[in-house]
Amino acid sequence: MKIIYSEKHKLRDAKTELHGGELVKPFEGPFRAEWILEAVQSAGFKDVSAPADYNLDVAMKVHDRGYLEFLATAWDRWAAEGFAGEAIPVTLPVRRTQMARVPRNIDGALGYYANSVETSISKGTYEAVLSSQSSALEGADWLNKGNRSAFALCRPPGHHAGIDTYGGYCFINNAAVAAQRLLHHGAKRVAILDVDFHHGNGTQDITYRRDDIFFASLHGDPVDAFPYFLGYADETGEGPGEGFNANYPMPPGTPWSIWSQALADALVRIKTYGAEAIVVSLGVDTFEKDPISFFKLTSPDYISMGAMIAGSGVPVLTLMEGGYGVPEIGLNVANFLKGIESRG
Ligand code: Q9C
Ligand code: ZN
Repeated sequence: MKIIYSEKHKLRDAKTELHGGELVKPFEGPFRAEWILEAVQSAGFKDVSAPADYNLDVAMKVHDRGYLEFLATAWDRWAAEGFAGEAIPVTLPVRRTQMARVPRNIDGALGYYANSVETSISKGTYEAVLSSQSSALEGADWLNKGNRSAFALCRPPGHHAGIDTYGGYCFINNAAVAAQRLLHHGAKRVAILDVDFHHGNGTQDITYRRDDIFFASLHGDPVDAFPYFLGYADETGEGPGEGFNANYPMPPGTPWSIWSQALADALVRIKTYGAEAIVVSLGVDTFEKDPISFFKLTSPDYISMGAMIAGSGVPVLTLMEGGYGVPEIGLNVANFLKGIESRG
């Protein structure tokens, strides 16, 4: 399997995350991609290459232009204010507030575009974000050439980035960008299958009113888990997108035996839809030892997961999303890829 990895992910190295009322070392750091790359190579996946530098043409089709301009300039604008810390907003547009006007002040703009405020914007973040979307696009183009699988080791992740919002460690929605690229090169229908522990609220935001992307997400029930405000089972799509959104919220302690039934159902839906490619948002934060999540998957379960998805017979582009804290994140990703190859 082709593995796509950019060293430039290291430029996303924020010093702070707002967690439990403290500014802590972020859960999402460069060590994650390093552990994953190491484990994937040790497992025998040796075809590793860096992506070409892609521009924002595809991202422009799934994100708001003003939002992308904000991402490109946010750190420099913040630094110009002379603040000591990294960029975190303090004022958010909520119920009955003005949504149409973007504040000129950077502090206001951060609040306008944030969907969650744990995620600091730091020097170098934007360059890493561009490299992450380049990896996703390179993977999509690998499938566009007729190949049946690829793994883009994207970092930072993307599935919490909405049309015009960042948060949950995500800035550009790599899965949506990849799906858009697959559609542009001839696919009529693409599925995004989000198996990260957290609901893919950003991906759902982008795909909710569309009939050319089916979105399925398996995740911690939003009554209990981040991102809290989206991910319920009754969110089924809107307008032309009605019927093309499937959420599988699950409770604390969910093991593979239950989780895998939701996956089986999602795969039936994706096959029935007629997807010509599946973009997998792979988070391994469903692991039993993940520090911020509450499912109980074990390392061998990721082999089964990959095999079930590959068993659909549809080409699979896997993109890295979450998975934190423990070295097993590498093994779990490698196991998933082994599962994909077992049937692919
Ligand atoms: N401070 C992804 O897995 N907050 N994002 C959790 C810990 C945000 C997860 C609470 C979690 C974001 C891509
Ligand atoms: Zn996650």
